[in-house]
Amino acid sequence: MNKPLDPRIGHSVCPHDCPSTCALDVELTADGRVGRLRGATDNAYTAGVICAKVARYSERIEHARRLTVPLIRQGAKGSGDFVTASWDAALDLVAEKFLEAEARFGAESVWPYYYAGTMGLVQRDGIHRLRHAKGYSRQFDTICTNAAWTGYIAGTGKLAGPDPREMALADCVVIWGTNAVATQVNVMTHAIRARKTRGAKIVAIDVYETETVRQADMGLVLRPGTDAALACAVMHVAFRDGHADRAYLARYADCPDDLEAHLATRTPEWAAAVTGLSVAEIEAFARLVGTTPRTFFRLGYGFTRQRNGTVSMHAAASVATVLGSWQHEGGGAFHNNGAIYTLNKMMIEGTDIPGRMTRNLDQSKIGRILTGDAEALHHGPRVAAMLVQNTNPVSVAPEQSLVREGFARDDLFVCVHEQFMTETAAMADVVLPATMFLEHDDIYKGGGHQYLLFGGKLVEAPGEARENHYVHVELARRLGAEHPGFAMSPREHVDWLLRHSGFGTLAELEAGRWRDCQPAFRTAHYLDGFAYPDGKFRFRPDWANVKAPNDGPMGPWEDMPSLPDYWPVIEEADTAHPFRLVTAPARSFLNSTFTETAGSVKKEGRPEVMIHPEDAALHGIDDGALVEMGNGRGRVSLHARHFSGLKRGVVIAEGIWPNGAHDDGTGINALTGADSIAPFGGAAFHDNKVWLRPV
Ligand SMILES: Nc1nc2c(c(=O)[nH]1)N[C@H]1C(S)=C(S)[C@@H](COP(=O)(O)OP(=O)(O)OC[C@H]3O[C@@H](n4cnc5c(=O)[nH]c(N)nc54)[C@H](O)[C@@H]3O)O[C@H]1N2
Ligand SMILES: Nc1nc2c(c(=O)[nH]1)N[C@H]1C(S)=C(S)[C@@H](COP(=O)(O)OP(=O)(O)OC[C@H]3O[C@@H](n4cnc5c(=O)[nH]c(N)nc54)[C@H](O)[C@@H]3O)O[C@H]1N2
Ligand code: SF4
Ligand SMILES: [Mo]
Repeated sequence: MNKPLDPRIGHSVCPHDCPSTCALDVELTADGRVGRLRGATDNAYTAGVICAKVARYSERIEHARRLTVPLIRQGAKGSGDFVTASWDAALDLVAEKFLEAEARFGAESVWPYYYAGTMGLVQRDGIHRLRHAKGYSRQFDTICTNAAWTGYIAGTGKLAGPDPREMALADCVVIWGTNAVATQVNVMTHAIRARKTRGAKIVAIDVYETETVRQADMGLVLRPGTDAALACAVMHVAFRDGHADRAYLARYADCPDDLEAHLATRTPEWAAAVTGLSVAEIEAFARLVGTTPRTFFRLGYGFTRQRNGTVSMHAAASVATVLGSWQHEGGGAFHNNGAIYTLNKMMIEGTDIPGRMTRNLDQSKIGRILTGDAEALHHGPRVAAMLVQNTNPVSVAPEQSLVREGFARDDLFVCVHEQFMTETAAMADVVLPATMFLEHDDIYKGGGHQYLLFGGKLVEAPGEARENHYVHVELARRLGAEHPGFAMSPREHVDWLLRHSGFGTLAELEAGRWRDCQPAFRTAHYLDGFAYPDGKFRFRPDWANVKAPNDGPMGPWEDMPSLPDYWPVIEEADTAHPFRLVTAPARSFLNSTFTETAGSVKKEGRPEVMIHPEDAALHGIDDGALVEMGNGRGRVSLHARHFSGLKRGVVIAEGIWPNGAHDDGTGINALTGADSIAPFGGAAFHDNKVWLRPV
């Protein structure tokens, strides 16, 4: 039992889109307000640590610019000219417009658009119940996880791995393509524990010297999109030097001999030319992991946001198989634990509703969709009406110029339910004020750990802010959408979900705060076989069928290499675009969230692009100078910062700043593309060729 000893401490869970899903202790003041937030010390993964931006959450929850009343647009689209309205009037208008769109163009012309601004299962995913009950268009979620998950599953057959807490029991932790210090600080807690108690080595692999690279014992800074070459060379050395576990491979892998033959030419010299690393760096890394049985590969998302990202993820996971790392406590390759929670989400999502398999519109292609691209629309009706929750596409989606053009359409009706007047909300016809996580009930599951957690309502919402579930229920009533889930409260939903998933009841979860869902050691380490019928890890995946997309594989999937390899489909630099741009996360923002809080903005400063001093000299770009950066998709203006912790020809822009924070009002996603990463979609946010010039 974890009942609070101090009645002024409430229990909750961080709802943000972060693999750490921290268990929180929340200071509550006598007048019902929120004080400091801390990581729960008795949660084995959170272990008392949370990031700085959430620790000072009172700044966000009590923000003077929070939305507190419904608004209806009065002036032109995007003019910011709104009038306040009652909830009833605002919802009546939304329902009227949705019914009108349905009558004129069919139900699929309505597109509920959502994402993971909150990761709570009831508040985030309840929008699907409304969608399915009305036969609206579906959303194919591609913006974040597809490339990474598909690459991992291609090898293991399942999205699950060794207990993440075992990082603390490793002798080597390889933090690959994730800036953990910034994006999931708890990885560092466990890695540093291993260093302190076992003398473990920490390796970080990135495309610039991040804070994570700085804290590592070995930092490998390579060219963007070349990770598979590094992985291949490490496997080449493993076979060459006798570090490949041949007995393990014979039992647990599909075609180790084919792989070994294929890797014969993937030498460290070959990989050095591709990655920009030195042969010595590659050899040293290969020796370290090859001679350290307890090597924990912590594979992140960053290196998969490349057009060859799925192939790179699969190649990186393959290293753990060649070395047999999976067999050891503190060893193996971990990416995400999504598959350990077998949850029955029927009541939340309405997956029992017949006829729900409507067209599945690609989330990342929202710009193309709203501007009438026939292929992106699946040759169906145009999108005429939208409900947007938990996401800010005008800032975060690729091909921003198209996104903005789409949202500016006069014949598109948009309702945005938000906590702040985001750049998406500013383009809406109706804006509804939303609660924050401490003001509503929900259940959360950790991607980077193994807990299910309950976060209950602790404080009252300001003004008339209401939770997502309320909007689903009230719109359903007005639209004639029927499902038993609309008659239930969020707490009843959580209880139903738990009972029908074999995880007890809400009362039990609430009393214990969380439930540890970690599978047995043998299962998590795939000691009884990988999750394919023959129990073997796939070096040679059946790419077209790794996941079963109902629309079939996408991107240039037919050209994917059959065995782990460097696949040169990235946006290479050329004479007109001499740089490769990576749009990495900012430590004090979380996607577009926290760009509204003064503390975070102060820490981040201003939109900047980091460039190697020698490249800068060559292009006449002074440190701190205002520059223009562009490609065939658009251009942005921001300030240059000289930085030598990256390869020549690579530039880094941290953070999704509001478009309005840039001098010309255009944000970084004007430069990113929405074409699909093969074979299951995804946006290659870190794979852009650009030019740069002083202004
Ligand atoms: N502070 C903060 N935390 C966040 C977020 C945030 O924006 N800010 N976003 C949240 C979300 S939605 C997610 S999905 C997670 C994502 O968290 P991560 O798994 O960390 O993934 P990314 O943020 O995409 O990028 C991580 C790192 O990958 C590097 N990278 C880019 N291309 C390559 C490459 O080709 N090879 C290698 N080796 N590295 C490369 C980038 O430079 C960056 O440092 O973080 C979450 N947490
Ligand atoms: N250039 C570039 N672009 C990127 C990325 C990148 O690395 N580089 N990363 C991409 C990735 S990985 C992701 S996941 C996307 C994420 O992009 P978004 O989906 O926009 O992510 P967030 O900023 O986390 O959340 C969006 C909004 O949800 C709102 N919100 C939070 N909780 C609630 C709630 O309970 N109810 C309602 N109604 N609203 C709520 C917040 O106020 C916030 O404005 O961005 C992508 N865009
Ligand atoms: S580390 Fe991630 S989950 Fe933990 S408090 Fe920060 S944003 Fe939330
Ligand atoms: Mo994400």
